Order: sequence, then structure tokens, then C-alpha cells
Amino acid sequence: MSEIHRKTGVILALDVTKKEEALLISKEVAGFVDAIKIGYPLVLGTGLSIAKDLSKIAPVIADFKVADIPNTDRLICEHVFSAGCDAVIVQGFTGSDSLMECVKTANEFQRKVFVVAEMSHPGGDYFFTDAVSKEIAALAKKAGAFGIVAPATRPERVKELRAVIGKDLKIISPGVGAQGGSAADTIKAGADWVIVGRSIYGAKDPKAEAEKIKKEIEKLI
Ligand code: 3DU
Repeated sequence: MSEIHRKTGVILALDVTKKEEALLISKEVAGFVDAIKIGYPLVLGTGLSIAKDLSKIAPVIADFKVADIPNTDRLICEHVFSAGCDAVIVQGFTGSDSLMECVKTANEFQRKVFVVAEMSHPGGDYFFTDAVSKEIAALAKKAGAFGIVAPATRPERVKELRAVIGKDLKIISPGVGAQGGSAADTIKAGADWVIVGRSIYGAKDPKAEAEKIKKEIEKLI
């Protein structure tokens, strides 16, 4: 288990599906990212055991967007943490009992929970309206989550959500690069970390790309 500390402000979203590629890219960019986010593409491609391999390189965040009844959420989180993940991403729209069960399980394992407050894709503001996103962010704070997920594609929303949660919770923001968001604008709006996937792992030189993003935000953090 390792703590997620902000040094570079960058989290790699590792959505490749082959183990060798995942390990190679992670080792290459390790000096330029503070954590590696894994999700269904990599875990369905390689198995959950990839988490232990990656945790030797950097803290691992499991993006399973957990969204079920409290009992099922607990079972999922137990597996995720036992597999070596340092944090889990869960949905917030399931309500306070589900959310609290995830946080309770994380506390038992001394791990962290990030709650999706609003998604970054164009359809993400259809149900995640301004009011709903703010309500989820407030619920995440009340439940004792470590942080929220807010859209780098809408920095103005990052700013508004930061105002809701104050300084106690962290903000991680996907949507930089391939989805059109800017790393610097997202950090300026109040995010602690930007999450970057395709722009790094799909680049000819992932290390150079990760370093470029780190440099873009280093004066801001
Ligand atoms: O667009 P990218 O390739 O940089 O990847 C973004 C990652 O963040 C990807 O794993 C996606 O599943 C995740 N994510 C979002 O893009 C948007 C969200 O609201 C939540 C997670």
C-alpha cells in the first residue's frame, strides 16, 4: 500500500489491455506521474492481479465506478483493496448508504475513495446537472471520501465543485488531451491532479508526453 502524494499533479489512465504494454509504459512514465489509474479495459484484459504488479511502480487507483447496493459495493471494494489497489473510484448517484459503505470499507483497509461528481464526456452534463453534481460533491464530503472526480473538459465546473468541497477533499480530473481539456486550466480551476490516458499511452514517446504535461503544470502546484 502506498499513499498518493502530489508531486507531479499527473495521474496516468492506463487503458491498454495487454500486461506487457501496461508494465512497459508504467515504468517509462513512473517519474512523471503520481499514480496509475486502472479500469475495466486493463483489468478485463489482464486480470485484477495487474494491480499488484503496478503497485510496485506507483500507487494504483481502481476506476470501477462502483455503483450498486451497499452489500455489493462492499464486496467489490474488498476485492479491489485486497488486490493491492490504493484507492477506488465510485459513483455518487447511488446515494449516501452505498457511498458510506464504500468509505467504511476503504477505512478498514486504510485506503481511499474518490467519488464521481460529474463526468467529462459531452453527455456527462445531461444527468450530471450543475445542481446534481454539487449535491454529489457535498455528499462525498459528508461521507468522508478522500476526493471527487470532476471534468477537465469543464474547468468552470471544477471551480464550482471546489467551492462546494472546500480544501479538505482532493479533486482528480479526467478529460485532458484526447477529450479536449487543458491540464493548466484544470489545475488553475482547483484540481489537484489531472488524469491523462490516450495522450500519454497512445503517444509515440509516452515518457516525453508525460514530462510535457508535468512541466505544463509544475509552476501551478
Ligand atoms: O480520455 P483519456 O484517454 O485521457 O482517458 C480518461 C480516463 O478517465 C479514462 O480511463 C476514462 O474512463 C476516465 N474517466 C473519464 O474520462 C471521465 C470521467 O468522468 C471519469 C473517468
